[in-house]
Amino acid sequence: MSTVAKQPRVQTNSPTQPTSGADVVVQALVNHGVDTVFAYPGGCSMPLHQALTRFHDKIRVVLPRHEQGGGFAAQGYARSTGKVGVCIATSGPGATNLITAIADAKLDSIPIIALTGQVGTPVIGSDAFQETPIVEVCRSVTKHHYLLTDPNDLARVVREAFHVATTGRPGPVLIDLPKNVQVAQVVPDFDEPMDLPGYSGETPLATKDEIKIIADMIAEAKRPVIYCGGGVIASGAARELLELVDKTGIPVASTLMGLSGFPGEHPLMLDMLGMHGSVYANLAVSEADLLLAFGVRFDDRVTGKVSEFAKHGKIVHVDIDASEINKIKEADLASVSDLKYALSELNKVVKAPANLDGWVARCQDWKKSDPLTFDRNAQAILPQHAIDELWRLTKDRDTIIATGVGQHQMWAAQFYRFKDPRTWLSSAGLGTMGFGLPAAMGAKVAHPDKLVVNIDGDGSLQMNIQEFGTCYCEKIPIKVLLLNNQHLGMVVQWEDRFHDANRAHTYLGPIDNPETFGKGEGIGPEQRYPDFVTIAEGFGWKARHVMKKSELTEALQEMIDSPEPFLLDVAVPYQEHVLPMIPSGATVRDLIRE
Ligand SMILES: Cc1ncc(C[n+]2csc(CCOP(=O)(O)OP(=O)(O)O)c2C)c(N)n1
Ligand SMILES: [Mg+2]
Repeated sequence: MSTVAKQPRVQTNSPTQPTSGADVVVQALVNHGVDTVFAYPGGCSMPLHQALTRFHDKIRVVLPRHEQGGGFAAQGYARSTGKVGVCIATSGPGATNLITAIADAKLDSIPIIALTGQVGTPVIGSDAFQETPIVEVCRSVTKHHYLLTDPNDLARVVREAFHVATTGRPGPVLIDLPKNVQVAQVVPDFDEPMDLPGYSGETPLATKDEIKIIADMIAEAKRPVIYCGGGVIASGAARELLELVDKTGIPVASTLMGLSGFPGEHPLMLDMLGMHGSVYANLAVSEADLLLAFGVRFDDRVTGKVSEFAKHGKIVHVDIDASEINKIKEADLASVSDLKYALSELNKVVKAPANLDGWVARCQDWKKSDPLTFDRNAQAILPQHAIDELWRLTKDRDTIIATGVGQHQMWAAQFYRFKDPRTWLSSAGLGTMGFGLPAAMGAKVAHPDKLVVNIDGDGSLQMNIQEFGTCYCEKIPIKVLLLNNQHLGMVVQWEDRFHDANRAHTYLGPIDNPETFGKGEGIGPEQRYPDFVTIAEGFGWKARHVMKKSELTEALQEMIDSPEPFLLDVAVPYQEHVLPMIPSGATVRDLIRE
């Protein structure tokens, strides 16, 4: 049993002739089924790039325009496939440009492997040109890391890296490769056993006793709720979760990471919980007498005030990572297990609680009386409306959605209803602006036949906008639905709510515009900045701007139908707030509805 889609088995094709260290690395990638790498070259990674040209029929090399873009593209590839995403950068600035994408993968448990060039071993530690001690820098944001000094270790280390990245709780692994190691001549042994003392990589499995106790707790529950997260996606447990819900009739609340793990249109779906979750998900969790926490980590954006979170209920916590158990919230029953296994075993014995009708009806009433909603009659194009329209137009086709970070991300989570796992790509734990465009790019490379749309904000898009060039030149026709409010909207919302609307560097236009200080009359067409359509066109994209609500649907359709990369720049008001909202560290009783 594996927690992510299995990598193909290592083939044994160890040559007897010496070959360069770089060739060994690339052959090892091929052996592990890698078909794409996102790689930006430089002096200390040139041998790797030279080797990649010798394997061009087996591995596609996508050249991002910034290493951070390459890192997030590797994540988009990994998140949308379950396979390892691979990114490569040179030493020094190339390597440091990867850090954010690595840290992001760590927090969201995404299996990526980052290969970095390093200065030659004789000069390591001498402040050589383009030297950074990247393993030291990344120590706490990787699952594992190597500074490889002996070329004879290359084949084994790459094998270990795949093992560590994909087993247990997935995560990022860094391999730092000094240039002299890349050019050294070695006879590789691709079958050399791994050497990972202290790491078994074995998949922990729930015990029979634990499964029985969980089944008993479910049978006795009167107000149970499932709180599910990224573990459902990582372990491939979506089908088992659906079966459990169909068998027991228990309502489901999802984290941001868990979206797409349970059908958005299922009658028992209570949608997202937490800070910008639905009223009904938060009320249900708050009133629950049993919280079934599956593949989650009780993040503060979910719990708010921890002592008040789900305080009327018993807690069952199933997670593959033992260190998450009792970390934030003590569990009445904890099981360290692969979630897919635990749920499939549970499904064999579980019985529906005696009578849930009243509880489910209560949840449905909350849903009816306090739905996720917006002003459908607004004159302007509301961002929620644009997402709702995109969902309506794409729900019957294979679609993958990526996002930036901010209000648009929360609205995408609230209003796009996902049906299949791995179709929702969003930076949850780290909340990294700039994630969306490159992540969509990586997903599209892995799924050329699917529609891949990045729902982005104007701030976030500018953080990795250079990847327009990659998409055009590498023929990766993704779509960008830009919800352009001319502001760092999410921060504006906090200014409005908690700082008397005092604007503090959250307007993205010229500083002599009164909007800079929140004193404007709104932003007219002539004041909009920058001109995203011209920028996109400059990169070779198709692009269109819409301001009128009456033109939105037709423009969205044009974007969807376009065979080319396409930017739809939609003017949306910045006055809109993401609601509901539970302020940081507060409880459902403090929930803001309007
Ligand atoms: C790299 C990074 N820097 C800063 C932040 C803090 N931050 C969170 S949301 C946000 C505003 C995002 O603006 P935009 O992308 O336009 O999205 P909007 O909220 O307007 O929809 C900021 C600055 C962040 N999350 N990531
Ligand atoms: Mg914005």
